[in-house]
Amino acid sequence: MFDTLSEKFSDAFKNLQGKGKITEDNIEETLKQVRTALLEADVNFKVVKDFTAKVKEKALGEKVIKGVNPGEQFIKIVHDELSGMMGTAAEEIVFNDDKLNVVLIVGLNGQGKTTFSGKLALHLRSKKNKEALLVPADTFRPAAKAQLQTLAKSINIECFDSNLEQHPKDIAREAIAYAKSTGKKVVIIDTAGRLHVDEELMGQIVEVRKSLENEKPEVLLVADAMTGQEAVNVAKAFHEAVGLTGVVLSKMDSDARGGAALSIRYVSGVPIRYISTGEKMKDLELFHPDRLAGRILDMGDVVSLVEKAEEQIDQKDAERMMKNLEKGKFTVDDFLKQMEMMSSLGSMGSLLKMIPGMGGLLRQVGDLSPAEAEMKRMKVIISSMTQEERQNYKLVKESRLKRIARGSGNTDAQVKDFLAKFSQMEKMMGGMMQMMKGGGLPGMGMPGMPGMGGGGGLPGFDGGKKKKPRKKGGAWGGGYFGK
Ligand SMILES: Nc1nc2c(ncn2[C@@H]2O[C@H](COP(=O)(O)OP(=O)(O)O)[C@@H](O)[C@H]2O)c(=O)[nH]1
Ligand SMILES: [Mg+2]
Repeated sequence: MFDTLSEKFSDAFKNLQGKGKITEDNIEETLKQVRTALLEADVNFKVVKDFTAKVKEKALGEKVIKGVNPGEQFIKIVHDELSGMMGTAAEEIVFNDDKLNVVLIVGLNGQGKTTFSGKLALHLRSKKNKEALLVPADTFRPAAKAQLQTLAKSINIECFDSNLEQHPKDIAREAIAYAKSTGKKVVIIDTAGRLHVDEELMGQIVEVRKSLENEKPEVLLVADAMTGQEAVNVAKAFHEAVGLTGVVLSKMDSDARGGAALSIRYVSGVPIRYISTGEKMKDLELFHPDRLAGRILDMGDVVSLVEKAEEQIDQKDAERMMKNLEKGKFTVDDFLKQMEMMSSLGSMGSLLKMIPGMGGLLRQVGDLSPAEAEMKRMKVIISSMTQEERQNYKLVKESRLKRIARGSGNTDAQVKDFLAKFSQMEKMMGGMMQMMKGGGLPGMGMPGMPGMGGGGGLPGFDGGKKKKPRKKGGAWGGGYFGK
């Protein structure tokens, strides 16, 4: 997400380093670079124009605050403007508890409508305690019904057995009656798409929308973020035809530029409600403009990271591990758990970007896949170890080592290497426990330890603020995982 833009912005801001004061002259170059960066990110040109004008005006009007350097002040202004351009606070659908809520999902083909329908149903159940009925109403492509049924089954949500011979508006009517009779709170209608905005598609959607007048439906457009300005045009067209209540940007995981996210609200006036960040059913996030602005500017998004950690990490596992650590014990099993916790949060890259300032570091390091591959190798090695060995890795000598190597498809040297690294880690953990006894519960720069000790600590980091971050120890940088 937003990788290119982050990089360009970070270059642009370098111009302001060491400047005592913001003047028209010294921000000229920076503004020019900001403008180019936004245009290259495929942000709508009018949005770019308005944006840079506002930033300039604010920057020149700003009083110099003591103790804050002009560069930081400028970044803050850009942050606030970026955030404002994308919308206000997170705007999720508001549901009415007293009636059946109807959500109509519209958009072109292949944008992620069906996938999002499933994600929304799951989100509503797990976060809002509301049971939804999924309704296949794509009468253009019969296979779409089977796709939604399969999705629904995988998350154990009921899927309406639509009769695809009918007009979608009739399908919708029957599904609504059925949902009411079975006490559902929400109906999610997944409609057909086309390759481009065409008359037949629009005609159909308009009819469905009209037939739902009494239900006051939520009308969500799902648009592929990777299509950039095309997504913005599609949003405008749909909004004019059916009156959208919100936009869902899909495939944000694959969109490095961010043009759609940055312009769609400003150009169409329709708020972005959710972002879809992967193919799995849980890959759905609320749209938080301020947090995304933070991510773009490498200010990180620690709030999202902590939320993620709280959601995904089994508190009991974390506490058990904490107890072990307090006793000065760190086993191979604990380490495996940590790695698993960490992968449940996402890829290393996606996590790092949420930590302030790490985005830039990430760009220097470049590819993290060797580190991820190394983690995979470690997991395989551990899975070939017996329980006894995992509790006490020192048992692993010649014959056991050979057995583990064979069992995990590694060489003896690779297993030895793992044990050596683990031994190093064990020592580090011991040292850290000493430090922690001295004060608070820092995140300690270890992967896979987010939220330990009650979910309070920042994932693997905030300890670094007080105690300079370990140069080599931080598993990210090149300590035990990196090469
Ligand atoms: N990477 C990624 N792929 C997605 C996302 N949402 C949907 N997809 C994929 O995009 C393709 C089209 O999705 P689908 O829901 O069938 O689109 P529809 O035609 O609009 O209903 C499928 O292969 C999905 O797995 C997303 O957020 N990220
Ligand atoms: Mg579909």
